[in-house]
Amino acid sequence: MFGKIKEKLSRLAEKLSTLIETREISEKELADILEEFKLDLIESDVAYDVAERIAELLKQKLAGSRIPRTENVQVIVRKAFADILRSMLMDPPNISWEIRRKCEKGEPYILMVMGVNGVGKTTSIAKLASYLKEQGISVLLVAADTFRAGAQEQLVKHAEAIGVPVIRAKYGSDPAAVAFDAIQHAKKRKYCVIIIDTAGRMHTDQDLMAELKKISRVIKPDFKLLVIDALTGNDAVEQARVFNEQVGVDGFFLTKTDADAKGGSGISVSLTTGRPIVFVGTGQRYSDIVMFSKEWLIEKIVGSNA
Ligand SMILES: Nc1nc2c(ncn2[C@@H]2O[C@H](COP(=O)(O)OP(=O)(O)OP(=O)(O)O)[C@@H](O)[C@H]2O)c(=O)[nH]1
Ligand SMILES: [Mg+2]
Repeated sequence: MFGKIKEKLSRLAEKLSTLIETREISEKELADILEEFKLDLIESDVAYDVAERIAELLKQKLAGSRIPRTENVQVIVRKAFADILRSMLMDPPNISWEIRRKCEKGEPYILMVMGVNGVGKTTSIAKLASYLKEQGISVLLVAADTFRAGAQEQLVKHAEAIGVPVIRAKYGSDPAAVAFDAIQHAKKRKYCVIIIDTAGRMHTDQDLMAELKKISRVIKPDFKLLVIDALTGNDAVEQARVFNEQVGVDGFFLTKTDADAKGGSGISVSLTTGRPIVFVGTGQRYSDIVMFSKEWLIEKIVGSNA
């Protein structure tokens, strides 16, 4: 992931480097070069206004005299880009720590997972459950997707494979009631975290969005995790915006990054909503999960030491 942005950033530095060998870069030349870079970012699925903000900040940082001829332009450009990402992005909360803190009070931490059909909700829940279990945190899964045929069995299969308990429900039953009952069970049995799998739904489907709002109202989650497929491209921002407006989003699980060379949609959903990316899915195995941090992303795009 991010290979494309990385490559375009390198191209930008090359162009500036060639120009600067002979003379100082004019304001117009810099503006033109950055306009091209802005389009490169948009092609890499960075949302238009986010790309515009990045280009504007780069302009301020790279304006003519700010690039001394004696310096390595690649280093300067990378450092400028890294600093911009540092200032724009946010680090996620430490979920394991938050779970432990609530668990110490004798209450289960309620994590609701939502998103559009097929983005990777159920797989990501399995990864997350496996990750938390490895840290000695007791996990209970809830199959609150009572809608899609096979959804219950799919989560049960994952739960068995990683060795965590799962509560399943009857198809057609009310997911809010299923989740509510499961939480009562988790309280009695002193589980530390309860992860609720919800049915996939298009953000444009008013009825299903209303259903999700109801689930959220009934169970009052500690964390509402929106799963975003990195391959979605530009529509990812729209999904993030609508789910955030209607249900509220506390953070993102960005999936399928192993299959996406661009990476711009992840940056964009976070910057557009002001919510952090918390986890990143990097493959189909349970261990293919990364805890997101700003420095992890910066390292991926500009390499270390920036
Ligand atoms: N390559 C890759 N595939 C992934 C990743 N995460 C999920 N998938 C795949 O995406 C497909 C859909 O995953 P599910 O977990 O069933 O998606 P879902 O959102 O629960 O789907 P619905 O419940 O039908 O809405 C599966 O084939 C997963 O293996 C990832 O990080 N990388
Ligand atoms: Mg599912």
